[in-house]
Amino acid sequence: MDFEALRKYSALHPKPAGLALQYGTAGFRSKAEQLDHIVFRMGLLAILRSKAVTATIGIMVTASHNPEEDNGVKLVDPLGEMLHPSWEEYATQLANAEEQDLQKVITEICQKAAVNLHKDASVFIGRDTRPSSEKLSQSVIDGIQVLGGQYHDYGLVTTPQLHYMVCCQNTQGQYGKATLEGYYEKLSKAFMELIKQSHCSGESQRHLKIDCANGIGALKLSEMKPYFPPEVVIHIYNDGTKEKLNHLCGADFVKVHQKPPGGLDMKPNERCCSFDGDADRIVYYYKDTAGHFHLIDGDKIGTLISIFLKELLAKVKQDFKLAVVQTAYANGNSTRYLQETLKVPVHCVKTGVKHLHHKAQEFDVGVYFEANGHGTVLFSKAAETKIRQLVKEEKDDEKREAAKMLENMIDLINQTVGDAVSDMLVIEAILALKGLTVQQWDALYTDLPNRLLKVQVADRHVIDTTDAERRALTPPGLQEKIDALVKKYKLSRAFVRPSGTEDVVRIYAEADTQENADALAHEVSLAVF
Ligand code: NG1
Ligand code: ZN
Repeated sequence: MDFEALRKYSALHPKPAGLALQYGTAGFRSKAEQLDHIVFRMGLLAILRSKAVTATIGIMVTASHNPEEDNGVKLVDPLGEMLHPSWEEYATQLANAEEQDLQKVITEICQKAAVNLHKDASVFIGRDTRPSSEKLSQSVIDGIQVLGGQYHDYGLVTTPQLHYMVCCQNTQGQYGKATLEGYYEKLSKAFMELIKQSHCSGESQRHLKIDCANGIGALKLSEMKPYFPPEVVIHIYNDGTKEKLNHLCGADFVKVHQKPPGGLDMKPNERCCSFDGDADRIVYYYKDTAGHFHLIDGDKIGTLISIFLKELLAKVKQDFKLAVVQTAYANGNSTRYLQETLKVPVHCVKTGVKHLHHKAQEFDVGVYFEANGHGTVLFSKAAETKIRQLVKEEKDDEKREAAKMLENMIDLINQTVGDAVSDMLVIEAILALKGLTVQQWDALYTDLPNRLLKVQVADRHVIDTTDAERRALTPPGLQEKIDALVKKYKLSRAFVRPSGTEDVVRIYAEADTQENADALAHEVSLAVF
């Protein structure tokens, strides 16, 4: 290691005195001006991680749905997964080390994680459209160059595109080509094959209005437009040319406020959707003829996909285990519908994609969605191999056709991480294949009225939780207060947890009416202080 270069370069990316940040559920997030030393050091860490696992590592500069002034950075592991939890701790140590201790901390990480500094390293970089992202990604490159290693800067890409590139690279092309064209070609081919099997194809055009949160999604969808078949017409709104990123629009805004985004004119019964700032989340919605807004969130997306997959799995007659993974934020009626009507096992895990992803890997087909619209489907290697074999060899027409649809689903879904573009195509294909309107999809079950609030407290980490974050262990007495409040309402449920991405405590409540859900959330928020 060239200590002199490390000293010289880290002095160019100084850590503000007293600043301590933590690698949370979505990496580091903060005001952009506080992040220069963090991204430089994450460039260093990406090299160490790459040497430790002898594979290409991804590094994405984004703060997803946070305001434009914020930014963030997260590392992507070899198969496109989130950074391994054991390394989150190293990330935090490296980020918070004082300048003079940097070398010592790096040496410690190398010892603990058995990093051989003589090995080669390779890193893929991506960034979102925030004004601060370009400069921050240059600082990432400085970090990479100090420790020495190859890198490829993809520039402006969605978060899931970077995850896809990393996975393609480390699987020697088995997952696809590690280029944007490769991504567009893979998705559009699978999509077209799928809708070919739809009875409605060719009959009419399908229109979809997309709110891109003034973010990267707009750019990438425009690039992908030439790859879309003529039956699908997408209309892009909030493309970033007029307004600020995530301002009064995007998937997070629509989900949290349960209202349409600004900048998108919505006619009754038109199918619309919103991406978030880095295009890894999607929610759908429409307005009925009476002018009422209907949100179709991640729970209902996961449910639609599960219905479709369950039918296909029944047709291929393999003993594949299908399961759905949710978090505590899943609407109670979605869980009931999945378990009682669809008869699919449901598992609840802690918030954060890594937890959902990890659990979903236990099944042949694991569907996971956060209520906020982040999710995907994972197919086990064995299930995938069997499905591809059935497509080639099965004599029974119905079985082979079902296997073919499953094969196209495997290719269309981005199995590395939730992906708004890929999820959107999956949903559009399913709606076309099943001949469902957005209203029919929405009518699968009725969401329980709910409210999500956030409050700022002196130290959010005084709240410790258990049971997939559904119960508070500390501070003492808090859970008892919540229990007493919940008892006052019908069909009610409430919980609190510290956010992993913002300096706030989140409160969730659901109940029989919106008034009651609002009142319960408010009362619980008072109990938190
Ligand atoms: P936090 O801030 O830990 O609640 C939020 C979302 C998560 C996840 C991460 C990463 C909610 C309630 N929480 O986490 O589901 O998506 O951001 O983006 O939506
Ligand atoms: Zn996001």
